[in-house]
Amino acid sequence: VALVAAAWAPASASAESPLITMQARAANAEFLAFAPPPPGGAAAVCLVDSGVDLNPDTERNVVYRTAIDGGEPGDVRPTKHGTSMAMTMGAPVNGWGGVGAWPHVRIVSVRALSPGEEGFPFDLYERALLRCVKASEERAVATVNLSLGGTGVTVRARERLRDRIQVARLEGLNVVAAAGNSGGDVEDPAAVPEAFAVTGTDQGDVLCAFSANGPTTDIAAPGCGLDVGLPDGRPGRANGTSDSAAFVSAVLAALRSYRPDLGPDDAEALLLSTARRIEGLPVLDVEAAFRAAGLDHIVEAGRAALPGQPSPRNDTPPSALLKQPGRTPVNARPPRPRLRSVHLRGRVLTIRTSGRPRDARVRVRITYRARGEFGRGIRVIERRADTMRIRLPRRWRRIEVRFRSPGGTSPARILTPRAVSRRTSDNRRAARY
Ligand SMILES: [Ca+2]
Repeated sequence: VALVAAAWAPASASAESPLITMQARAANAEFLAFAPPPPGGAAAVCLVDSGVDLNPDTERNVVYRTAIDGGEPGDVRPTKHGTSMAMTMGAPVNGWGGVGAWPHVRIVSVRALSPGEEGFPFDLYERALLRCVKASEERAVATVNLSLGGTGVTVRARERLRDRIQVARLEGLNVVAAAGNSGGDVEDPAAVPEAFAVTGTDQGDVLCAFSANGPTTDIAAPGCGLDVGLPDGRPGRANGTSDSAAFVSAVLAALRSYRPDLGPDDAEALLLSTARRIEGLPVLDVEAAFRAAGLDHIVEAGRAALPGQPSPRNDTPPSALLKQPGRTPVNARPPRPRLRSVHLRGRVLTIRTSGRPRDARVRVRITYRARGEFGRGIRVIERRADTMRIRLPRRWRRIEVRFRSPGGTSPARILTPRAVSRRTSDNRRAARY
């Protein structure tokens, strides 16, 4: 207790790693640790790891902890790997430990490692992925972070893993995986094409000596010489693609919290299209991604709050914090669809929408009960049409209707079986009169 109380005392110069970390500088992300909270709340990263211990740099971020083996949710690994990942993602500026990529990030911790084990058996982290999808039903989860890797996964197991990652993506989750620290080829699960594979670079954008890299690498992020807080609160340095992946997970959660209309594909595409290309390798540039997403005001507000910066109120007119008039975000969010009519006949559903922007498609996503381990299936249909006729699966539970344009996805209209039957009978009545 005394230690924690002391840690919460006002910061002394040596109590915390540099407030502007090496990784923030290298990823052009200095503003992010000081950005204002997102208006609609911060999304979570589902951290599949060795568990997370609560300490001054994690306790405010962790919203839920669970363990696949049903035991204690704390960090069972002596090196405190999961706790360290949580700190790399979200450690707040509090005079203790380190400063994370984005201190607003929420963390759902799924412990997939059992006490005394060194490795993550494949079936355990496969189940953990499912746990993350389940957690996303109750909480805003943007990203799954898999800072783990290995080789020798069987072909069959790999196919199953691909399936699981695809389902997570269809559920709206990015799945970020560390490329590996062997210096060789990208390991599994990062080698699965559907995972967002992150390798590590230093502050000069040069690949860290240990970083695995290959054709399945998606992006590079800071991975060696990182300024972090050690699990006991002392400032330290970290090396490893685990931290690179955790950093990218926090950035994706941030981007999707300030722009909740972005799906996993949109968010990854933004990171890739704005990355610096160093000898063919895309290197993360967070500020460029935020600006391309129309989030200049978040960048400016974060910069204005950087330590040692003059307060914007004193010498910058407040209007500087707002978006420039006449400038529209690259990814303008399409309006929410209007449902003109909904009609169910047998199992054929007819939906008529209005207000569709010219370049937008109507995206209908149907969730239904299904046999098998997951207990549910998902169907997505996308068409450039105002009227859609769809044959529904037998035990459907929920339908989401959105507009999707090249820039982004609108908020959804939700239809439950009850809403459909009500609207269908309303339409019938309307037709009669
Ligand atoms: Ca801290």
